[in-house]
Amino acid sequence: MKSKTERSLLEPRELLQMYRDMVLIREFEEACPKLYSQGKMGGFLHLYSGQEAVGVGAAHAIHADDYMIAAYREHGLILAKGAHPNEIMAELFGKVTGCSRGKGGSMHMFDPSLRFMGGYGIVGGHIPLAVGLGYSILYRESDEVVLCLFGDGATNQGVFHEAMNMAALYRVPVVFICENNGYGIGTAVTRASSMEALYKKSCAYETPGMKVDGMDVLAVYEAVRKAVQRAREGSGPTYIEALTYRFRGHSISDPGTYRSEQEKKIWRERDPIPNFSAWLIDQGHAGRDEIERIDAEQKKAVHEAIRFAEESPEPDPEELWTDVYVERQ
Ligand SMILES: Cc1ncc(C[n+]2csc(CCOP(=O)(O)OP(=O)(O)O)c2C)c(N)n1
Ligand SMILES: [Mg+2]
Repeated sequence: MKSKTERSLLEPRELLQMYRDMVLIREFEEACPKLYSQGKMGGFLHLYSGQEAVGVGAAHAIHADDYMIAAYREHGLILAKGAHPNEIMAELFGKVTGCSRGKGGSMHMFDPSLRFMGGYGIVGGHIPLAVGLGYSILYRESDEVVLCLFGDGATNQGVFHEAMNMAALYRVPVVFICENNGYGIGTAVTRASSMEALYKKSCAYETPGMKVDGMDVLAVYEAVRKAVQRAREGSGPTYIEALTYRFRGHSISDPGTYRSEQEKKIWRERDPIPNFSAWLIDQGHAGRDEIERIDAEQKKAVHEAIRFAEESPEPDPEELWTDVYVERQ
């Protein structure tokens, strides 16, 4: 937790934008199960509800031309990076107006114009891609950075360790963010990882590792901001473990019975959204009416996204043959 003094360094406008972004993600994600059960979406669906403070805190700590790359629980992350909810909902509906033209779906959101580089279904598979992006930044002598987000389960994969080694060796400007939500599908961290303190896993690569409260948007923002600054200065990667919780099952087909009601209740009380709105009001950054106005606006934006997705056309069958291979330019 940051002290109140450090927290107040952010302008009220930015604080309210953080709140707005978290509410949009929650409204968006919570609209999905019903639409999925109505058959409007196909394939997998992994929701981000509960983890909003991580994505939003991190996204606010970078610039528009910095990169973000993620696993399959990424609707919230691409929204935090600035995607329009219409395009994200249309992608879930498999419509041509989606960010991946309806061919990616839930796990493969992509928008290079936003520097959101996916959306990957192989656990840990995108971590080396983040190192590649970081290497390209060094090669171009640019001062951009990469945020690479993955789950706790990914830190048990060999590829995580190979990537961390190369990242440290080449001092790439990458901030690795582990969203530790306590589980990889139904397996608790303690049953899958030899160490519970996942933030220590980078010590073998002499990369600074730290943990942060992933239910506190400002704590995440502050940790990522410092790591980004370090990366831009050429001091190399940082690894952050954000402790968080997913309020829903692993995917839409998971009732999540392996978690006790007591555990869920404890984390529900730590919900990043009402806790942040209470803090905003308490600090005089917003009135209750303003919070309610934002909540209503974001609900409306999600309704509009659903309407847009419903009314958008399916991709043409010919589209099956496009984007299969990329021609060398
Ligand atoms: C290489 C690989 N192994 C197994 C799977 C199956 N699988 C899909 S999600 C998942 C759990 C990953 O958990 P975590 O990294 O903690 O992410 P979370 O779902 O909690 O966000 C597994 C094992 C996969 N997709 N890829
Ligand atoms: Mg997990």
